[in-house]
Amino acid sequence: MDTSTRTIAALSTPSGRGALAVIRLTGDGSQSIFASVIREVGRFKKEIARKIGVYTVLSDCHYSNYDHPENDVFGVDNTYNGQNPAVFPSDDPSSPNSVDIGKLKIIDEVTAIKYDAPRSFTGEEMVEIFCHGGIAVTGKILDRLFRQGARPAGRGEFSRRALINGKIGLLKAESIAGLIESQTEIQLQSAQLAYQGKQLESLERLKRRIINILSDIESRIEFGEVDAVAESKNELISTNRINLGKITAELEEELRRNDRIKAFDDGILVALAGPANAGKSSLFNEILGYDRSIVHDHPGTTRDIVSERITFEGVSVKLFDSAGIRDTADAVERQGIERTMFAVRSAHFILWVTAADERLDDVERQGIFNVINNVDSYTASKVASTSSVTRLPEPVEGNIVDNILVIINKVDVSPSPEKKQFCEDHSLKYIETSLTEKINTEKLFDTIGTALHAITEDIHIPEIIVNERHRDIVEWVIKDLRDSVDNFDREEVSAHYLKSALGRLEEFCGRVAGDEILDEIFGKFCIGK
Ligand SMILES: Nc1nc2c(ncn2[C@@H]2O[C@H](COP(=O)(O)OP(=O)(O)OP(=O)(O)O)[C@@H](O)[C@H]2O)c(=O)[nH]1
Ligand SMILES: [Mg+2]
Repeated sequence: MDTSTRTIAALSTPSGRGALAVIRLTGDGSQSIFASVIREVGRFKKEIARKIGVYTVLSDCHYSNYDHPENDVFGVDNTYNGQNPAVFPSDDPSSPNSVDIGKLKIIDEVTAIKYDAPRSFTGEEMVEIFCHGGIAVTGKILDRLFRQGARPAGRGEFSRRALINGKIGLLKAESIAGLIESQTEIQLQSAQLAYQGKQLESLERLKRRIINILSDIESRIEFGEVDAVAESKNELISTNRINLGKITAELEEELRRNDRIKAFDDGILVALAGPANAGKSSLFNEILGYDRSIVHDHPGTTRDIVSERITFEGVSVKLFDSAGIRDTADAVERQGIERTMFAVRSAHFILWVTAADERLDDVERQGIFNVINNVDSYTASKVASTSSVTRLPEPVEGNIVDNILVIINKVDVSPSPEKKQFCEDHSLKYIETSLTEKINTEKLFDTIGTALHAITEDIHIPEIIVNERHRDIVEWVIKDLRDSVDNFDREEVSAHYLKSALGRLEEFCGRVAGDEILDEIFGKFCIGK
């Protein structure tokens, strides 16, 4: 990547239609380049930094200082590789730089803020332009800036310059990328922890703990073995072993937490399941607020899995409607039921819809038991190579099963003491509703919302691992710590592995990041960031 301070420009908001868009210019000469495309040159020149002003971007180059570098009002050399960009024209009509700007076409009326180095996001001279959104307008303005000497910014180049100029640390830069890319509140929470500096604090604490152990080992190397202190030496070795073991266990827990939250990348997966004709599709449509699935009194209407991503009371959810579970000779419907079972196994939460006017048969009974067990075995499998923390719960008496909500629907037609009793006997949360008569529907929505919030709160966000880069480094650190413990009787070797772990943690924070590493990290950012 070109690491010069040449002015770069890019659209910092998403490309496409929008009320507003932001274009950023950074680098030496960005103010003079912006001035060369607007009408109100004099005003912009006099405007104080960080104050917003309204300007008119014109369609043509209305001056250039190629022939008059002495007119550079900033008094700096704005030449880049022998090429000279535009600088402020003179306000004086007799100046060689003055033009009849009344004849030029207007591209857009914009507001803009200028920043003087080093008081800007990148630490460089900058201009932020707020123009009207839309591909044509932003494209034209950018084109004007490029023709006046700016070059298109590469991925993450603004953040990279901020990093190089000491405005932000690598973890902060990554957390900004994380904030922008977050699609669910779990991802957002994770990025926020890093953004607020919690990640860095945890890493610093971790480093201090390793340094303590290292300095202990190193002092033993230096002073050699003295018989008189052999006993206390053994004690120290065992304390160090215990402490390194604790650190390793904590880092392994971080990996598990990272595994778990990855299972929520699409949001909380909620499946509507239950017998045919119970009202699953009716509820699906009710939640979405429009008729997405076909609702019909013919049992077996839904065959394919229908899914939609929604935000339910602020929680990101992927909601599935599915085929009703029942014994059927219809081959197509049977395929649908297989798909339902798959969706149920993958889901984090099941809305089991059942009709009050139908008996509770064995197929349904078994279906509910399968849900309780399958869901947890799925969750467990996500907690890779798990420890004792994993549980494969049975519906224990008195212990409310919280991965399923039974919705006893159609209570307008008949009550259902049998199904109520079944839920109570198996500690299942249930609610009686009529979707057509709107009985208890509000309470149903509240109950679903509470359950989703409870799932979100139950998820432990990793403090250190936010992205794959971090995960990779943590795996290597764990390996180093293990190797260090395995070599406790050879102090130099043991110390070597601890130093290696510390080096990796420095790399984690970006303190020893070379160009190649930065290229890789910022290459994942988007343009304009
Ligand atoms: N009386 C009454 N009818 C309802 C209620 N909820 C849904 N229905 C009706 O029950 C029938 C089946 O509803 P659906 O939503 O298609 O049921 P489903 O569970 O998706 O059915 P399948 O896709 O066949 O498994 C439709 O005629 C609905 O209008 C209710 O609360 N009371
Ligand atoms: Mg249906």
